[in-house]
Amino acid sequence: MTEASSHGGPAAASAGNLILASNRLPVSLSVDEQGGWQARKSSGGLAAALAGLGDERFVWVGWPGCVVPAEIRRDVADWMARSDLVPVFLSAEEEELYYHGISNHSLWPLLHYFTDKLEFTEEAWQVYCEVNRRFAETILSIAEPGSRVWIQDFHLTLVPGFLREARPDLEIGFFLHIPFPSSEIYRQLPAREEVLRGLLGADYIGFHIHDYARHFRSSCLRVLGLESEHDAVSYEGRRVGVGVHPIGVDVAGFEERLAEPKTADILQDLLQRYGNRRLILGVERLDYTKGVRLKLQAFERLLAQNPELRGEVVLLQIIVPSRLDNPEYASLKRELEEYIGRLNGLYGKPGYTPVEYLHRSIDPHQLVALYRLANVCMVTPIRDGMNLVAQEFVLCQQAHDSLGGEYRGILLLSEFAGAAQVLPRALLANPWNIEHTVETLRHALEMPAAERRDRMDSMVRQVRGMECGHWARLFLARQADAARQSREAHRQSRVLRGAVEAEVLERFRETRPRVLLLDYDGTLRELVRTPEEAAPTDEIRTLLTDLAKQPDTQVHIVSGRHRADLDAWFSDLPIHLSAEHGFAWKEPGQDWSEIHGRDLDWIDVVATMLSKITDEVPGTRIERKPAALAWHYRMADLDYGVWRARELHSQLEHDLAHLPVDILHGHRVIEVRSAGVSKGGYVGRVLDEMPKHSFVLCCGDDRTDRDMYAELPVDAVSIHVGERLDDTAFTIESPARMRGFLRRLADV
Ligand code: GDG
Repeated sequence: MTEASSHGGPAAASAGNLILASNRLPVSLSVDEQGGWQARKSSGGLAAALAGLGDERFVWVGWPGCVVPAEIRRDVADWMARSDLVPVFLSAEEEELYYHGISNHSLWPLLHYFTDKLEFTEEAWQVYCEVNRRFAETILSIAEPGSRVWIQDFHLTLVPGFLREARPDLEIGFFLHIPFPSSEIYRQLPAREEVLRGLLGADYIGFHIHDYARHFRSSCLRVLGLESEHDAVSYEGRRVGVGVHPIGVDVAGFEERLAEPKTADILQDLLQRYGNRRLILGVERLDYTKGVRLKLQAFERLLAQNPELRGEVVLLQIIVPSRLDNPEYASLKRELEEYIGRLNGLYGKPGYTPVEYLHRSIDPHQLVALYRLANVCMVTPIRDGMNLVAQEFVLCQQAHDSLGGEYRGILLLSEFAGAAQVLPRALLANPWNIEHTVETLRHALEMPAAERRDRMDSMVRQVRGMECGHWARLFLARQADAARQSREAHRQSRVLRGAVEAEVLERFRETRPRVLLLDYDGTLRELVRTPEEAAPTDEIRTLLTDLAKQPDTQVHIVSGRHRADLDAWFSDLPIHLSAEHGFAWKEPGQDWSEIHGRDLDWIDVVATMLSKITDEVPGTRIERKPAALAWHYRMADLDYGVWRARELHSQLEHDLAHLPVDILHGHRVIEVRSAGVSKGGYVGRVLDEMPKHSFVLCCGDDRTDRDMYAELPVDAVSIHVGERLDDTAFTIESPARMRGFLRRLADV
């Protein structure tokens, strides 16, 4: 057993302590057949970034990387605890389905735009959920009140949601290291909703570049119908921060290694080996996202078109072994090797191998020496979240050493790596455009020293400024800000929970008579795509019946719907109904009454205007009511619907100014109704009949419900679903939570 180095002090159990979770721990465990085990430190970019947190102590939760037999788990966990590591053990089946199945074969390809490689099974998804739940439970077992938790990457997308559910007091951040694709791609994921909801459990979600953040927000809109601002998504009454944090590299670590004598020795050997030949360097893990085949095609064409470069230019391609137990990766490796073999056969000659290929990991000193020596570092992935090789190369070019302290090389970078957005002075290429890549490669090889210096100076400044410790510190600071803002908004929104809810229940128990004024859609029942789909469930009907059975209690549904809907759904229940925004109403078991003497001549004019826009905007429809017309655009393309609805609203305001109508813009609906008819009028009449200091509860979710709130006495309890309005006492996150509260009311 070897020692794993500690990355902080002993596990801190104080408030505000930091817990980090990633799929892999920064140690790799191997277990032999006799049950003996060994741990090897594996220091990736993340470990280096976290080292940059300085004195900040943290506990790291993750998978040790192999199946650990039950008999030695205790020993392993005890040993790891000494280094503040907390293992999450996985069985062979879990490793297969959670890690290979969903992480590597669903999320990895889809988020990198490789939709044809997406594999998804329900069985694997269930295991992904279970393993994410186990990560969350492990975190919960060590979390203190107010602990900060930082979850890393696509393996753990559900963990924030599980944590939020169990412990709303935790400060939770999530960082995605790989791309987040356009919503058109993302929505192919069978578990698209669950993954978004899982992520939205966080207070703060970070991405490498703005494009990924933008795609995430548009997926929240397209998949979950959630509105957002550029830096936050509103979800269940919370504000989830969204930020852009391009990760950097361990600047000090690379610079130190570069200055070590061992590196200088390797550099001398390499200089002897390559002499005056120019070196194009490629370093990537074996993966289809990395674009190595396209790179080889470009290099082949360079040699084909420029015979003078044969013998002069070498492509040194390092491919770090990865996921080889998977046939797809094994076949990619074979394909690349065959390509290289053919290319070398075509252009090689004694003493010259055009493509030198290493399929192995290389020593860190060797790597920095190669970065220093290379004339071109060719980083041309098809998609890459960031790509650290590009940054490492830039950094290692700037040494003052036996090579004269001059830059020798330049970076050729794919537009499709996140790095392209932080290193715009690199030579950028679209790897699919082979001809242009070849031209860019020539430009790289022939670049005048002054241009190289100018570009590299600028890139070095950029890479130094993005140092990874700074990245980690800044992310955690923003996470703390987002959590603080979210808590503050939550406090101000006065969410109905715990002691406050108990107080309301107590008042209900003690006060008579009682009147409950309940909006329906979006308040008692979740909003759905078409109004017909929103029929009440048995749960809702039983709930309303049980509420109405309470002594001295009136239950009113106060809805904008057509009376026919309310009749069909509720006329057999012992409750009062108000339809069409207060235009019609009925008591239990009675007939409908309605407001008389209204001028309704405008209806035909408005119907013509609405049918024109309904023809123009697919998916929209008109709902006709006796004294109102509603134009619903919930089923239309969301952006287009919002745009056309705004236009329609101002057109109606203008064209109907002289008519006796009110125009209301509700939740994806524009409604034109007879002036002065509102839910408020109905509520006012009901309350006039009630004695002073009755218990009045009023619940809504929409702007049209504000007419009700305006009529309430000061001691009424008003609850709004969603974000707080100034005119209600409380908010609640969702119709489901509203039903939960009303059920407790029915059971007092
Ligand atoms: C994910 C995202 C994002 C590679 N071979 C050797 C070696 N390496 C080191 C490199 C570099 C790292 O591995 C590779 O980092 P990348 O960024 O290229 O890619 P992923 O591992 O796929 O990482 C990626 C990253 O997360 C960070 O957020 O940039 O887009 O896919 O540091 O130097 N190091 C040594 N020998 C090798 O053979 N010593």
